[in-house]
Amino acid sequence: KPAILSYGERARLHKSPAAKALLEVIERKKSNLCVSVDVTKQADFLKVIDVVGPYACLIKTHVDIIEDFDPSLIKNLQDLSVKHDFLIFEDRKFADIGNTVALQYSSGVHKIASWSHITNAHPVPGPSIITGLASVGKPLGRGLLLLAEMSTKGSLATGSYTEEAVRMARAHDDFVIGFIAQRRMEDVGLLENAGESEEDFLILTPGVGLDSKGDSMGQQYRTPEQVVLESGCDVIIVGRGIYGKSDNVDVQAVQSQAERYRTAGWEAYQKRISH
Ligand code: 6AU
Repeated sequence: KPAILSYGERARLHKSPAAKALLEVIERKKSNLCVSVDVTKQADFLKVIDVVGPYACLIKTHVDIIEDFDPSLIKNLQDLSVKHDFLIFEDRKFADIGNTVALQYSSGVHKIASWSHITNAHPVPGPSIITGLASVGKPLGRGLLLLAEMSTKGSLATGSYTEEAVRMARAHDDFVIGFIAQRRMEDVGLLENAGESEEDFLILTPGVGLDSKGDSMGQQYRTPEQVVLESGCDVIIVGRGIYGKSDNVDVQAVQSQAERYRTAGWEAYQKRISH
């Protein structure tokens, strides 16, 4: 089995500007924590990000849930990304034909491609979703994650669907930088030439919680140790485990949870590379 490279070594080898930048931030901040900020008011959104920013390599947004959205929010988000040194991932989960996703990515109220370093897409339409998004994002140096698996109970993204997602990514590795998945794709034997090729897909994993096994709507949680050490994932995505109840942001609590998840994720990684 080949030695597991550090994030820093992978950053030096990576061809994609978005993947390289993410791996560099992870190494620099010693954080493989992506915080998912799923709150609905601008003020709460910015408050949570300002508190968790120092502990995160990546902030994940659902910009379409912000009720009082206006373009100043994007400027403020970008200022925080510079202040705290993190990248931005708009979790848009594109799922339409190439022409439509190109418009959804570039245009509308949110103009996602202009500010989000990373976004994601469902592979369900086939490879044309990648070429559609790449026509907008590649010239800007953006990166795409394909949803190869999901964290929810009863997910249909399994078996041959997951395998096809990996094939699509390999055929478009000039724009696809990795997967939303629950484990490394090599571990399920899907990368026929794993170890021979230079490909290096990042695995970003949601469904992470230290105090809960799930919610009442099908979400399932595993611990950072299970995700990073046992399943070999690269980045833990944590939402409610950190910001708690969105209608009442307790800054002290949010900060200590961010610190706790960042430490747990990094310790799991250190164990993983020392094995
Ligand atoms: O930690 P939570 O459960 O509060 O939030 C998890 C976040 C949510 C979901 O939209 C997202 O992660 N997510 C995704 C992503 C990132 O694409 C895929 C998935 O399978 N499960 C999942 O929860 O913002």
